[in-house]
Amino acid sequence: MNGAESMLQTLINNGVEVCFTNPGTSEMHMVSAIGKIDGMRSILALFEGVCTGAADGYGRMAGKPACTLLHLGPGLSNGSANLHNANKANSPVLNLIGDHATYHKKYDAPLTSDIIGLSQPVSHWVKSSADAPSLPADAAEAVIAANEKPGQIATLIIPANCAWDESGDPVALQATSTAPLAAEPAVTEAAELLGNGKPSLILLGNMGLSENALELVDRVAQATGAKVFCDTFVTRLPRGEGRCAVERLGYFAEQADEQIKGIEQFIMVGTKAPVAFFAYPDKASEFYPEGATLHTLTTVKENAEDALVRLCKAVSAEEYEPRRVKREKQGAGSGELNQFSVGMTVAEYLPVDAIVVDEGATSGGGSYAYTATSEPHDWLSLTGGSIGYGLPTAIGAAVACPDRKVICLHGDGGAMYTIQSLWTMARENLDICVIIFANRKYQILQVELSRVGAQSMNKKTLDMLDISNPDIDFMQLSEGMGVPATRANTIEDFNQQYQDAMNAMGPRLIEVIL
Ligand SMILES: Cc1ncc(C[n+]2csc(CCOP(=O)(O)OP(=O)(O)O)c2C)c(N)n1
Repeated sequence: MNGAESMLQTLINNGVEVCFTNPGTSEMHMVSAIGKIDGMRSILALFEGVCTGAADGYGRMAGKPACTLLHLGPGLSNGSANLHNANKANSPVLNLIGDHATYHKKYDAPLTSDIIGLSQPVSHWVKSSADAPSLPADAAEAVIAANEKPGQIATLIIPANCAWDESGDPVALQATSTAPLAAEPAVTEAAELLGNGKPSLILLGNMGLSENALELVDRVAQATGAKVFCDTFVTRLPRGEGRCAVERLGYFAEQADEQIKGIEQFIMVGTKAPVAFFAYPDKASEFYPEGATLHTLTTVKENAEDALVRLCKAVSAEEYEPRRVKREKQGAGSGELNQFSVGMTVAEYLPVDAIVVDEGATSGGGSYAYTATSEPHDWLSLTGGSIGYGLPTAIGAAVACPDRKVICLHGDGGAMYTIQSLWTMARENLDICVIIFANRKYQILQVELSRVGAQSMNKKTLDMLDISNPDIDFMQLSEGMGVPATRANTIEDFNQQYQDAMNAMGPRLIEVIL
């Protein structure tokens, strides 16, 4: 076996079975190995940001890494924005980056760059293989690194001669690590805080947002009177019928201030103390008041469910029944076509076990609100603030969960960052319904412009936040990439088109004209 083949077999042995790829010459032996050896599904994307965003979505839903196959430094750099988002989502991702042969690097050929330097800011683990015999062991180490709970980004750089030279046997299945348990004092202190009579808030993120964790927290809340919130932007939140509801912290400080008013103690489960997304002149960065007690029950990496079981016991919450959401039918939207009428319809016909990938930006809130009492579903959000994650992440979610409908809510501005995703959706016939909110502007930035206290609001300034002139025709873009599309000018159009999409399999796009 050559290095590429032994590496590939090692990945397959260790449960990696999907590769989101955009290869070049330096990856040809990997491409050839994937073709030759059974067990790795290859999915071509036409831009690396689609590969990395898809790996994020796959990791969030499968709970294990897919790999990306990217072309040297430029390929990695094209994918870096969505690796940033995946990093903030704590998703498991394994990047395979081709490089020049070791002996070729000294010539500084055109594609030579500092791949290690480019990898480090978006990776927890980086290694460049030294030779072909090392490659299988390096690959096994990379999978272990990517699987470290809740998930990490591992980047393995593969010089071309390491791929084509003769290598050793593939590595068999390795044990992956489990999340460490919280120390006992973290639990006893949390119980003491919850019992001291002061107003407390439990903030949940990451592993603190599993279905079980939500039930445990709900019991604790009933026993202690603590408020419960989750991070504004979550990796994956189980919602809808049968789940315990949790309110998310508001994006703007004014919203969060209102939610947090009077709270003196913050207990974090799987997340950090809450801070503002951006700094604003004369506004505090922290969402928690000065002098508040901040206590971490579990860090992002620790086992949240285990700690919550212990906390439940410590505050005698075990006797409480979790309060589960009941399905409420609110009817389809009517009247004006806007994010709220759309949200009502999205909620009304949301299929059981749907996955909602939300990059709806200023238009996503309506769907979030109305789906609170929909059929059970998972909600994925933009964890790292780098727009253009939604379409690729929908691909990854659909690949990880082929039996579940994926609904991708997207702003028109964000959609243009990784619009090539539509082609991959069509090629792989993925069961995704993309809803584009075509407001023809960067609406959130128009809001932010005044919030940061900017002085100029003239046409020249506003033109930088406006994406009309020319209006983008998403129907044509979509059809051009093989995804059937419709346009909704009224809520009646949308109601019909969305129902049709929910009743059909395969990719669809609905352009909602706002
Ligand atoms: C990679 C990246 N570039 C730029 C931005 C700045 N930005 C934040 S929101 C936004 C526009 C979003 O527009 P759209 O998706 O249409 O949603 P809307 O605000 O109109 O609801 C931009 C450009 C960003 N967050 N990430």
